[in-house]
Amino acid sequence: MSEAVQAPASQYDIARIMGALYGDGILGLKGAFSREWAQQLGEDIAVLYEDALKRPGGAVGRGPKRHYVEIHPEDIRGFVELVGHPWVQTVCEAVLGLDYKIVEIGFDVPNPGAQDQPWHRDFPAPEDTIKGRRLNSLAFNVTTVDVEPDMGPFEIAPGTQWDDASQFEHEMFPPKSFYPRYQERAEQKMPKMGDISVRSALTIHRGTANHSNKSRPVLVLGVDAPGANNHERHDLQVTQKFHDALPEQVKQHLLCRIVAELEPISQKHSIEGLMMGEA
Ligand SMILES: O=C(O)CCC(=O)C(=O)O
Repeated sequence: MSEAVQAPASQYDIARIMGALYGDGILGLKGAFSREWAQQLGEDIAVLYEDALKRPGGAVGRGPKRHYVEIHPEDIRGFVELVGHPWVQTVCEAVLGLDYKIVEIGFDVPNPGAQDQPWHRDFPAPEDTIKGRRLNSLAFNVTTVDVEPDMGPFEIAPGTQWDDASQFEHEMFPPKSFYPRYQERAEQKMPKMGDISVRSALTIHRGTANHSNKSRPVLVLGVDAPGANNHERHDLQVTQKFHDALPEQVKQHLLCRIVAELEPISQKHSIEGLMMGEA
């Protein structure tokens, strides 16, 4: 099979996608979904968050008043629309190749009172990136609320996915003396309901302090190129019934277990350096 990306060039510009992810390390698409779709996602996440908080180990702390929860694809009503969105497919094919695999779905909730996180990567850069100079994974983010400046926006330092991490703690946390480099470049993202973005999880970023009285739940979809092995940090599961009903195109891109009954996810992707005490 040809490795060429088949996406119609007229719809999304492959060179722009590649340029953005290899350049800034982040790219957004405004209005990818309707506001109603984003609102429904927010409703599903609210239920899942409440459940996860009750279950030991259901939500991992990512700093004070901040959690990450890994979920099952069938827990959200819009899963097929999300992963079947032509922009999502085009970005994945362009950057990760035709055999890309969805390995993670979850959400972050920075609540009122959440503080500035340390600047970080979500995991250490792999050999493929350090030596091979290529990106082998992507993280999509979908906000469920209109983000305002006081809600602790996500902040990113464009271009830093290529930074040498030999002086970082755990290859993820740069020393404070490096912060001026990130602060100089920092961009705060203020997406609206229906917008989607994609970034390399290696582009140095942080959640900022939420001074408002609203939480800012955001969905995370993790996608790998073959061999990236991020699935080892996650546990994507679907039931046979859900799997049977998926479009072929979605089935072929899911790296998951097919289970008789969904099992509670034991969270493997805690980021020690982000705990900063109680969540
Ligand atoms: O606040 C966000 O949107 C992202 C938070 C984050 O980077 C993390 O918890 O790893």
